[in-house]
Amino acid sequence: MLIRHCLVLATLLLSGPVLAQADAATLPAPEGAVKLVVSGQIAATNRGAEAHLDLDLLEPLPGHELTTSTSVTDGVNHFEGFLMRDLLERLGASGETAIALALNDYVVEIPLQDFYDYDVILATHMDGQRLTRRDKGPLWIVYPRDDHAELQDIRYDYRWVWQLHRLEIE
Ligand SMILES: Nc1nc2c(c(=O)[nH]1)N[C@H]1C(S)=C(S)[C@@H](COP(=O)(O)O)O[C@H]1N2
Ligand SMILES: [Mo]
Repeated sequence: MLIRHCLVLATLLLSGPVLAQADAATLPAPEGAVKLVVSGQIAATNRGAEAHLDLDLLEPLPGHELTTSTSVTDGVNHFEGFLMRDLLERLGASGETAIALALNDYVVEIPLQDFYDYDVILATHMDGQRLTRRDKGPLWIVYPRDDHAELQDIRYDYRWVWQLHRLEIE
C-alpha cells in the first residue's frame, strides 16, 4: 500500500515537468508569415523565449464563431477565429495580464480573467472574409458584446485590439 502510494506520488512529481517540456517542444517553428508574437509567462516557445505564430500554427486550435455589433462597424457582424483562452492554454500561459500591442502602436492591458469569463476570440475573419491589415486584421480581439450587457462599455471597447501583433503575458 505504502509502496503504491509512493509510486503514484513519484509519477505525479515526474510527470509535471516532463509534460511541460514535451508541450514546449511541440510548438514548431513558423513556416509562413508571423502574425502574432507571444512573450512573457508562457511554456511553449519556438524562438528564444517567445512564441512566433503564423496562421498554420493557430489553425489546430478549435474554431469559434460569434455574432455581435461592435463600436466601430455598423450593424451586426459575424466573426470567426479562436478562443483567447484556448490560445493561452496551448502556450501554457500563466499570469494575470496580457499587454496587447497593435501594428499602429496602440497598447492596452487586458486582464486574463476576461478570457475565462467570456468567449473572447482572436478573430481571423469577419462576415466570411479574412481580416486584412487594411481592415482591422490580420488579428482582432473580439468580445461577445451583444451577449453580455456589461461588455457594452468603454472599459471593454478599448480591449478590442485590432491589428494585434504582440501579446506580453505578465
Ligand atoms: N489597433 C488598435 N486597436 C484599437 C484602438 C486603436 O487605436 N488601435 N483603439 C481602441 C479603443 S480606445 C476603442 S474605444 C475601440 C474603438 O476605437 P475607435 O472608436 O477609436 O474606433 O478600439 C480599440 N482598439
Ligand atoms: Mo477608446
